[in-house]
Amino acid sequence: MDRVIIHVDMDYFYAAIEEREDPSLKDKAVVVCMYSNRGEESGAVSTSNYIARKAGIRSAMPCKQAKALKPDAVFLPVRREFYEEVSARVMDILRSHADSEDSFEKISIDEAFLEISENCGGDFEKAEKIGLQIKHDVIEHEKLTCSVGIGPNKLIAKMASSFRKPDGMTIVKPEDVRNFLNPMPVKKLWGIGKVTEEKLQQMGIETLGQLAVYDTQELIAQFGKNRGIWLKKASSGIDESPVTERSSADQIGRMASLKEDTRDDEMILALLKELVDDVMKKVDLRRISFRSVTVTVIFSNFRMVTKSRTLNHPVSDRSILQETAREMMLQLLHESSMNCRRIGVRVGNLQQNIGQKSLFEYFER
Ligand code: DCP
Ligand code: MG
Ligand code: MG
Repeated sequence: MDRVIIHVDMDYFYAAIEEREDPSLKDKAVVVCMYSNRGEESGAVSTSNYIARKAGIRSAMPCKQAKALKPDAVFLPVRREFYEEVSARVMDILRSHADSEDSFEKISIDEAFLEISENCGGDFEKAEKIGLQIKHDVIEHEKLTCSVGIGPNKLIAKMASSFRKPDGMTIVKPEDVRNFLNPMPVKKLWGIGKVTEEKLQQMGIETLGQLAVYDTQELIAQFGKNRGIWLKKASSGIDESPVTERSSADQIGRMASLKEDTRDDEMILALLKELVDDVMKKVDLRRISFRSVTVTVIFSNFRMVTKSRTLNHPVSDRSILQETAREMMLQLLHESSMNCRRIGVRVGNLQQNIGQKSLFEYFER
């Protein structure tokens, strides 16, 4: 089965959130600035909306310069914590479309990779539907747009998402990879910076197509073994790196689709129990305790609901997880009569056990 990876990047993220919060900004140029402690006049642009970009404003530009380019733009200070909250909710939506919680990788405040190979069965037509559904869910729940890239690996998915922006979606099937990459200037390759770009230009290599057919030994001579081989592979669209949850240090979860959309509580609870078992295996393996439990339901109309509970103390107890998850799942199910499509359970607030037992168990016995 072909691997299918989606990369999602939110459009002009900080500025889009500010627009959403204050609709009067909608038709104005909006610039979000990271002010330094030397006052309003010093500081750099974090991001700006597309109206401001038309005037030439770019991320990392001094705010002063941005003001000179567009004096009537609205300048706002960064509200990082607030954007983090929005980001966390967006990530929950994205995560709900991945094959499992392990097939999700957040790479920055506004972007993530999801592996959907199983969900779409390696079929790019189905992948397209999932991509559209993701865009729909993000708009519906957060009133924000995003750009989606779909490809046979992370590298292609990442480059596809920036191909059409804002509010775009680009699908690159395995057989289209070469045509997609070949005409691009080398700087478009994810992972190439200014220095490599200039060096390649000096070697007469302008496009990824030229790089892909360049002599490997020569690339190794110029860039060293690892980098040389990487340049060759990446420009040919080859990338085997897996999608792996980086923040899994503080969360363990499983998610799965029901065999068919259903409202049969027995079937749903049976799947929940399997997921709980999987989570507990990992909890035992890592010898950790958890203090929070979250369950997720995605209904057949793709509406997603979650419920979380914080326990009084950290535990690594299977029956506590099972009971807590079961109770919350029944509560969620009773809130809607819609059929269920997917469910998930995860534990968080993790801490290392002392020896085999959690601190709590240690003192209890
Ligand atoms: N950011 C920042 N400083 C930078 C680049 C980005 O503070 N030099 C912040 C603000 C952005 C957010 O990170 O909103 C996401 O970065 P992106 O590169 O994805 O840029 P945007 O989402 O703003 O715009 P785009 O629509 O091009 O993705
Ligand atoms: Mg973005
Ligand atoms: Mg980004």
